[in-house]
Amino acid sequence: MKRVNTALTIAGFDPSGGAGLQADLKTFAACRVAGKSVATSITVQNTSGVLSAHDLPSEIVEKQLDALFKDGKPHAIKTGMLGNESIVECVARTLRRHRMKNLVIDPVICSSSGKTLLSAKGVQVLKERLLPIGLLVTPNLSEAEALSGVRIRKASDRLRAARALLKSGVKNVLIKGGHLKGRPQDFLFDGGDPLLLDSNRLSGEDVHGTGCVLSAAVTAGLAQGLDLISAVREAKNFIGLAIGGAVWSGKGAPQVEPLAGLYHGNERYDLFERVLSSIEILKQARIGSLIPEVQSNIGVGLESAQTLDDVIGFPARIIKCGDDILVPAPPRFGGSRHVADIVLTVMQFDPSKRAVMNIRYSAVLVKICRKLKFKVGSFDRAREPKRVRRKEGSSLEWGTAQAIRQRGFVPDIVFDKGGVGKEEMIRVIAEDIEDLTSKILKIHRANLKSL
Ligand code: PXL
Repeated sequence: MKRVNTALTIAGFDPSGGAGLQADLKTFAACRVAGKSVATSITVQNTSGVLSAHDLPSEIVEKQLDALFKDGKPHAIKTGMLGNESIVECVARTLRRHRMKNLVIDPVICSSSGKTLLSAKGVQVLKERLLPIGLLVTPNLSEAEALSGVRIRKASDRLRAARALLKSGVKNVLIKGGHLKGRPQDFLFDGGDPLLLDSNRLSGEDVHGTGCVLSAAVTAGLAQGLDLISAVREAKNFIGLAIGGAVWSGKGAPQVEPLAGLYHGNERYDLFERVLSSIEILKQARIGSLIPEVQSNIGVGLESAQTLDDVIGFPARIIKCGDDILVPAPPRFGGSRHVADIVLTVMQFDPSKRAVMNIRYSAVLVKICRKLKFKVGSFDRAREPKRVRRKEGSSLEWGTAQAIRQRGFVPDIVFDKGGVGKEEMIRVIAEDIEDLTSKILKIHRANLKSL
C-alpha cells in the first residue's frame, strides 16, 4: 500500500458536477493526491446556472474539519464557495488553530450566472480573517475588484489591485486574466516583480468550473511539495488541458474536464498499440506493390488533434522491399509531417476521419478504388497558387482541401497526378487505423486479382 499526500477542499456542492467539490476532487485525483472535501453549502444548479444555495450550519462545517484534522493535517488546503460570514469565520479559526501554511483561497463571490455565493459580510470577514493566513488568493477580475476596491479596466490596474490585496496579509496574489479582452494573461504578484503568465485563448465560450479547477490544481501541486511558482505553472498547464477537453453534458454551459490530461495519455497509448497491430497486419499482407518511390507513411490523429504532435506516424516511413514492406523505426507522435498535415486538414472538415496513408498512384489503382465504391476526389498541382507553393509543407494541405471542397465531403481517396519533381500519389482516408487498414487490404487484394 502506498502512502499519498492529501489535499483538502472546503467548498460548495455542485449537483451538475462541473464546479465546487466535485471538480476539486476530480482535479486532486488527476494530480495523484488523496482528495478530502468539506461541504459548506448545497447549491441547487444544473449546467444552465445556480437556482439557489443552502449553506450548512457552521457547526457542521467545523465538525467535518475537526474529524479530518484528527486524521492528520492535510498537506495543502483550498477554499472555494464559503457561503456566509459564520462559515468563513469558522474556517479561518480552524485553519489558524492548525497553523495551516499551504492555504489557497479561491474567493468565490458570485456564480457566472450571477447568483451570490458569499454574503457581503462574508466578503468582509474573508478579507479580515482568511486572507491574512493565505499563501495564495486567486481572484478573477471582478473578485479582485470587490476585494481590493480597485477598478480594473486595463492590464496595468492589476498591479494596484494586487498591492491592495497583499496589504491584507496574503502572501501571493494570482489575478486571472480570462475575462479581459485579448490574450488571457494571469498576473502573479508577491510584492516583488510581477510574473505574467500567458496562455492561448482555448475556448470562445465561458467554460464552467475553470476557477475551481485552477485553484485545486495549485493546491494539489503544493500538497506534492512544489514551490508556489511551480505549482501555479503546473496548474496553468493542467487547466489548459481541462479547458481543451471541456464537455457539454446538458442544455447550458460546457464544463471543464479535469480528467482530460489522463484521457489524453490513455488515448495516445491506445493509439500507439493499435498502429503497431495494424502495421503487423499490413506486413503479413505483403503490400509492397502499393508503396510509391518516395515510400509510404501512415498518420492517425488523436480525437482532438490540433498539431503535428497529436498525429502518430512513422519517422522513417514505410519502405518497399520487393513485395514486402519494412518499418525501420517504430511509430511516434509527431513522427510524420506530410501525411500528418493531410490528417489535420481532413479533420478540419470532418473530425471523425482521422487516418491517412499515401500509396502509389496508377490509373489502374484509381479504377480499383472506384470499383470498390470508394468515393474519389483529386486535385491538380498545376493549379496550386504560387504563395502556397513557396510555403514548404502547405501544398498537400491545399490539395487535400481543394479535393474535399470540390466533392463537398471528405472522400475515401484523394489523388493527384504529380508535378515538376513531385511524384503522383493516392491518399487513402479513413475513420481510424482499423478502417484504414481494411481499406488498404481491399485495394491490395483487388490489385493482386487484376494482375
Ligand atoms: O465557479 C464558482 C463556483 C464555485 N463553487 C460552486 C459553484 C460555483 C459556481 O457556480 O456552484 C459550488
